[in-house]
Amino acid sequence: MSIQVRSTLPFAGQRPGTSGLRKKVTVFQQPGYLENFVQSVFDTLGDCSGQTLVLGGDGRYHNRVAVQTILRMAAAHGYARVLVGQGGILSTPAVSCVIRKHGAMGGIVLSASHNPGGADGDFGIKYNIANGGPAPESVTEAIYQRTTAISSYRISDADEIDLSQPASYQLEQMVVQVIDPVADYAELMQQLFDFDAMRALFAGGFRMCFDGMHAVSGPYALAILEGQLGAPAGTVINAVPLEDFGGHHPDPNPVNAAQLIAIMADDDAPDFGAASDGDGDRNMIVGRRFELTPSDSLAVLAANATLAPGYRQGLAGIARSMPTSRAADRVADALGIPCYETPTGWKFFGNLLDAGKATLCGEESYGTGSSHIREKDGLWAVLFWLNLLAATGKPVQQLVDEHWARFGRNYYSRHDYEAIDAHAASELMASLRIKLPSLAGQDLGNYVVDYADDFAYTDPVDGSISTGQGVRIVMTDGSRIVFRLSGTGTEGATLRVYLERYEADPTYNHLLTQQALSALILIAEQVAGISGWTGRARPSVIT
Ligand code: VG1
Ligand code: CO
Repeated sequence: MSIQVRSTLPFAGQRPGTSGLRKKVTVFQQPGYLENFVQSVFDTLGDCSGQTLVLGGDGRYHNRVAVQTILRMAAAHGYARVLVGQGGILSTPAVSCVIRKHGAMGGIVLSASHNPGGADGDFGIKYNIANGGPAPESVTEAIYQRTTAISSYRISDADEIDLSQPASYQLEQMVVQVIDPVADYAELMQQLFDFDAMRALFAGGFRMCFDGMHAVSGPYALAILEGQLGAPAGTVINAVPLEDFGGHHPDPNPVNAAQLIAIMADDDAPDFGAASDGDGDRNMIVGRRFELTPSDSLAVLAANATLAPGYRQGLAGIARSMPTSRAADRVADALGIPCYETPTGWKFFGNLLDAGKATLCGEESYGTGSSHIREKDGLWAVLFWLNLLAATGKPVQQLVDEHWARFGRNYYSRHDYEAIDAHAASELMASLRIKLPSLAGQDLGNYVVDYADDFAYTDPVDGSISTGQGVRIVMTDGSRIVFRLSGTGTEGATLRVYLERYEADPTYNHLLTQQALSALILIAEQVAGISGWTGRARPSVIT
């Protein structure tokens, strides 16, 4: 075994997006591409001697190769120890949990999350810091700067490590510990939720369907739901992680989790349905013939949080990403706690959680989480819901109906225009930005614009400023349209249009969401000229 220094040349475009660096697998397969990025991470961190690194991924195509490369590079960088998930597998929330529990300096997550996998699919890499959360922008920007100037990387020429069983190995001066990917995470869940009550629920005949979408959360859900809570065998479907996610898109929304939606629409549907994404940090909650928006899920969890043992003391605050509906704001008002509005991406919640300002966080993109770790957490949200169902004895829809009756309803939808021409997308955004100053006070349909701006965020903890985080047009009644470009896609650009309308009247006759939002959908088209710029008459995905 020896450590080699290999010369390399920078690759363009290694700037991390909303959640790490995501590219096609074929891009990552170029010799030196992954190595350059990893060395840039290590160079940014500096001396790591005596430190522990956590390493794992969602099991997608290229995961195993990348894990071996990173192990050999970590050894060359002088880490004392790497904790790596068995088979190279760790869900994103599990990485966060393991970093925190074992006092690691940080972790590397290999995932492109909800993006498709396989040889023609996407791959990704992300660095998480010592609090267990995604590196903040200051760090990701420093990593990017380093990728533009890199000239060599260091790597051991040691053989592959056998990751098939929990065991310890020596790699150069470094210890590689292969860990059970589920154990630490499952133990944390037991501290937060009433496992006895949930066991009793299943023992009483309660039926559930959890769709692992052939992604990383399958083994976690099997171990906890079927193993520890006694849910019947078969509760978890698509439970085995596959390198290509079975050819499906591991994005838990009603469009991509069509199998689960069909099961939950059946006459004999289970009581409760849920799904998680590629790397296990997203969740979709489904009742019998009832789809719940993530924004409403966050609000209901917040309003009922004290029913779960880990949250019995109440919440310090709630945080949501800017495009997420304001349903949670109403709960925060009622509870007399602050509600923070951050840019899109979990990295912006880290400081609020560390400072004890927020306990629950959520994003409209099927992401919910809390101060228990520093990532959003799919199975955690599902267990939280199960705990509420067990504690109240009420079905999902009843809990949500009661919530709307008390707080009013925020109709909400996101329209995605995927893989559009990148130039046209930035022109669309630029022309919108030019219009912003003149929009305030204007009549648009039946609405009057209260204000229109490009969202900028000043972190209340460290004062860092993030600009250009999404164009929002806010009406005088609180209804909103938000436009932003995705930072996780790998083909062209993806335009996201977020639509929200508030209805306070509890006796209001509930409309279908798209119908309720139809006037705002029309205004979005008129103001932004979406079809003109994109050449698309309709969105590719509506959630
Ligand atoms: C999307 C979501 C965002 C989420 C991010 C990472 O980002 O909108 O809310 O934090 O994915 O989620 P964007 O930039 O494409 O809108 V995950 O589960 O893909 O790591
Ligand atoms: Co994810």
